[in-house]
Amino acid sequence: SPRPFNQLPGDWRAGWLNLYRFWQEGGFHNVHHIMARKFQQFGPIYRDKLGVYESVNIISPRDAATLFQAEGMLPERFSVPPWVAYRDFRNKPYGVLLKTGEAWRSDRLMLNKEVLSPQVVEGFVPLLSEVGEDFVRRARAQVGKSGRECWTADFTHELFRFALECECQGHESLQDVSLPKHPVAGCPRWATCCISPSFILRDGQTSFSPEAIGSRGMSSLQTSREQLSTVDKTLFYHLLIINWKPALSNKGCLHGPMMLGVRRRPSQVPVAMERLELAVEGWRGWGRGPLWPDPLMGAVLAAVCHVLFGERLGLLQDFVDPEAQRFIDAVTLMFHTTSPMLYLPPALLRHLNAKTWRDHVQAWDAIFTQADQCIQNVYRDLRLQRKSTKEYMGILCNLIMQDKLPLDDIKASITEMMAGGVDTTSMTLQWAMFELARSPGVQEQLRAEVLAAKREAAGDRVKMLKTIRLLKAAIKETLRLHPVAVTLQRYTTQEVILQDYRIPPKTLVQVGLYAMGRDAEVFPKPEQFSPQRWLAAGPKHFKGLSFGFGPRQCLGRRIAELEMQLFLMHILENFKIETMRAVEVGTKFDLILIPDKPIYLTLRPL
Ligand code: HEM
Ligand code: 2DC
Repeated sequence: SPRPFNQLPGDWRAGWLNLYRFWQEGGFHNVHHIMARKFQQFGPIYRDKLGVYESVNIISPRDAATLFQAEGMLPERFSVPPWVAYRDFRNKPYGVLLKTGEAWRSDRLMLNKEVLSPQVVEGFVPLLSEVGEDFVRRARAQVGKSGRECWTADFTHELFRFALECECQGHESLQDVSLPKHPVAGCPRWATCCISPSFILRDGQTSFSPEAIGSRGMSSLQTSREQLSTVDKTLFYHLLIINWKPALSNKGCLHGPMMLGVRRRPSQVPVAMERLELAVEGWRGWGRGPLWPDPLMGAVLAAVCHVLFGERLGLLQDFVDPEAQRFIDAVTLMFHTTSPMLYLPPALLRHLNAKTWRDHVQAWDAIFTQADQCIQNVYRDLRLQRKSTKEYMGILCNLIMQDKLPLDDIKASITEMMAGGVDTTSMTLQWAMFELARSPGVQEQLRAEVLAAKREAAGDRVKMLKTIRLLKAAIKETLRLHPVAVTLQRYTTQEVILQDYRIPPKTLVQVGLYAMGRDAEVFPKPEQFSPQRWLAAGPKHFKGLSFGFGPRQCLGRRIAELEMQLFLMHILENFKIETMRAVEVGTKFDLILIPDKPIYLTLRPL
């Protein structure tokens, strides 16, 4: 007969001690590695406890099947404590993400009709495709400006894995400075530079060269990511490139002395220049500035907004609109500040006056304010009958007009979808392009498939989507190696038997998605990026779980899939995707799993 719950392997007795150890070994960014290690140590099932949260962890698709098949009508997952705490603190309604029980189910069923059902989803294709086309157009413009045959976020220095991207946004102020034309971009408007990782500007100092600073020793000046985020960003817009003699190294990277000047707006004169402490490991980290992956985040935000609101936000012009950029930054900050508080109870969090909590609140505030503005705009247009009822009007409009959900609930879920649609798809796209850049053979196969589909369907995207099997497999394969969610979780509602252990009702069971994707027993040669494995014969039962399973699976799944398929289709039709060097990029847990360093990609027109 099955073994009792108490005999499960694992260190689950000392929750707070575990949390302390976890924190000590930098666990907040390594949840996925720690889990993979525990599966090695304890086998395919183990019990764990962090803080007050106990869980049973499983890795095999068979166990996942058992878990999900017993999940019932109202499945519940681990509800992220800081997200709950924020809503309770600000008295905001929950959307489907955090609702439970019947309240969740009725909202979810209404939303499914407008967001997931096959009939509606087909209508998203032109909207999402348009964003992809714009992205291509924009990338081509960047290629033109570069004066080279491609668009890259390169400029990385061999020694420094992180580059500082310094953008000169103050176009007008550029005019009254004698600025040589940007040596690479050939355009003073798009001045992009890379400077050595650390330097300090002292008050009164107006220019410097990175070498001079280099001789003072780089590492001693490095500051932490947290410190950097407090630096007044506006100051950086006044860092001007005044001289740069780049030299192309044999690897195609740019090196060369660069002189930077600093101009201060009169109003900012008193700001102490000491505050300009930069270190590359962190300054704007990555994911900011006009380069990758921000255009990607801008594009996916534009895409999700297009289907939610039926409108384009002017996001994909020359650079990402500051409003949109603020939203994007807020979502990234929200995720980033969630992980350190993940295993603390909500009640405790609200009484915590820690910086992380304050930042978290600020991030959600920005998300809600921005989403509310988008919602209000649509609502106003609808009242003023400015919306034409002919074309597809967007998910929000349809939900409002159906009048079956209270407006507050609609707003809550729309806000979640807006926030849920930025980092998730942009990171996955980034990983997908990275994998394709590293496997040119696979990339060629995909391109051949896409081009053939295009010819056959005479450019009809809906038809094309029905034939691009390998591209769909490539996205699955990307999510196998690079899942967004480190685990899937469910609270059991009845006793289930996993690996011959009795798991009682109300237990939090987690499927280690990251660990499963890299387990050689589940996926032979797991390190190989091979979309073909999804098309080969053989059982795929409960192996492709990247969007979760069942009635509680990802609400944005179809939007995300379509968006990524269309985006990659457009990219493959137009560009060759390359990456400069064979850099190993690891994975970091920042609530969702993300690359641990910037990924430099080159788009080269075919
Ligand atoms: C839930 C993954 C994109 C909105 C989830 C879950 C996963 C997931 C694993 C939990 C499912 C479960 O517990 O079974 C992903 C991945 C994405 C993605 C891999 C893209 C690559 C999106 C997008 C949106 C979105 C674009 C919004 C349009 C949501 C919402 C939930 C959810 C609202 C909660 C649903 C509920 O509790 O009823 N997602 N997601 N996601 N996702 Fe996504
Ligand atoms: C994080 O231990 C690690 O799709 C925890 O679009 C368990 C856990 C619970 C819920 C997961 C979360 C993890 C990762 C991020 C997920 C979330 C459910 C939905 C959310 C997977 C694995 C995500 C990114 C949503 C987010 C929408 C939000 C911004 C409004």
